[in-house]
Amino acid sequence: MLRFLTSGESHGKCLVAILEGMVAGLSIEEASINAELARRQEGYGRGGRMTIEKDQAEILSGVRWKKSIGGPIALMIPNKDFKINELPVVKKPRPGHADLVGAIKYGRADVRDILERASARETTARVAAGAVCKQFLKEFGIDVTSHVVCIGGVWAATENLNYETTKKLSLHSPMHCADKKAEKKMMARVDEARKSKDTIGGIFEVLVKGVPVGLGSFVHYDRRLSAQLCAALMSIQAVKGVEIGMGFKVSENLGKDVHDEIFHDKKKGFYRKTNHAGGFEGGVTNGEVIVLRAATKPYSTLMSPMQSVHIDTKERQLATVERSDVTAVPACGVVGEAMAAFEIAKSMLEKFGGDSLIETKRNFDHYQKQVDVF
Ligand code: EPS
Repeated sequence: MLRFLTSGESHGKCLVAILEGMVAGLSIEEASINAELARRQEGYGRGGRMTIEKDQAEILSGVRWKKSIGGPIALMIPNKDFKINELPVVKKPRPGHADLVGAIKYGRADVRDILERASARETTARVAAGAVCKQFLKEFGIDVTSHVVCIGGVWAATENLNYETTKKLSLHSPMHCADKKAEKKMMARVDEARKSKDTIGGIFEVLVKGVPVGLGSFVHYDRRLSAQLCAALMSIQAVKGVEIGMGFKVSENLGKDVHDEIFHDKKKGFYRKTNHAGGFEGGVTNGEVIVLRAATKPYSTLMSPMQSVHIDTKERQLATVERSDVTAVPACGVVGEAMAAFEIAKSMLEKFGGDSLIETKRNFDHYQKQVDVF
């Protein structure tokens, strides 16, 4: 089974990801991992930290002569801002952050012990592991992208754009947004939040193209790939809600306006003209583009801090102010890509098996032939 662990603190020595269960024979280069890490650092609204760091991964194990050898792949990203032992003690937990629950749960007298690990800096390691998964998916013609659809209530009009256009238009946008007009308004919204010493959240969409029919299963709750993907996105710091395809809107519409009619063509096989289901029926992939959406809350470090309580004296005091981001939704989208890539790679390996890329491809090709003649 494909799995990964991350380790590291926001201002610790480094972040580490260990990816276990990846096939042998996959091309893995630091440059392609670093390209993903650079994308995670982008986005209008980020704080000062992103000007300090230039995240670069070092492959520590599991790769020889630029190919995976089957063993665990360890990736290390050093923190330039390594100062964990010099930072001040934190006593006033931030509402919305893991600060207070973490201090109570782990019995820590210094909230810094909590916030250092709870920080979204950890997502650097997720993106590194996800970059390897993306590389694996590419071998099967599967591509993953993300874009921002909403910032603080400002919506992008991207419903009618196809996968390629969405990817192209959002790629070089400072907001990772495919709608130029909305992008300007989103940036203005970020500026307003910054000016009022506040923070702002939003919604990003993760799209996955080229996924075969039949990943995941309806036969048992924990085998539904749709549910696994939702859990993976929910695990990202600040994410409070996840939708697939039409999402919550399905509840407002009639069946005929929700379900995607089925067509068949000798060349294409079975296909749909709409994709309200977002690539899933019965928790199983149906071959259409997977559409996942996740909403983030406004980030919990406010420059104009909210009311809190000193954890020792129990006095009412304002929460601690740490350097942070006004928003990081574009970066969150890149993390969403990594998590989706990991879950889909895991599902591919579950279905097709194999210890080497050649073996997995052989199994995959056999299955594709079965699908083609159905
Ligand atoms: C982040 C690094 C952090 C924050 C942010 C994400 O850097 P620092 O804490 O040194 O400013 O910018 O983390 C949080 C929002 C958080 O709540 O901890 C990163 O690399 O993405």
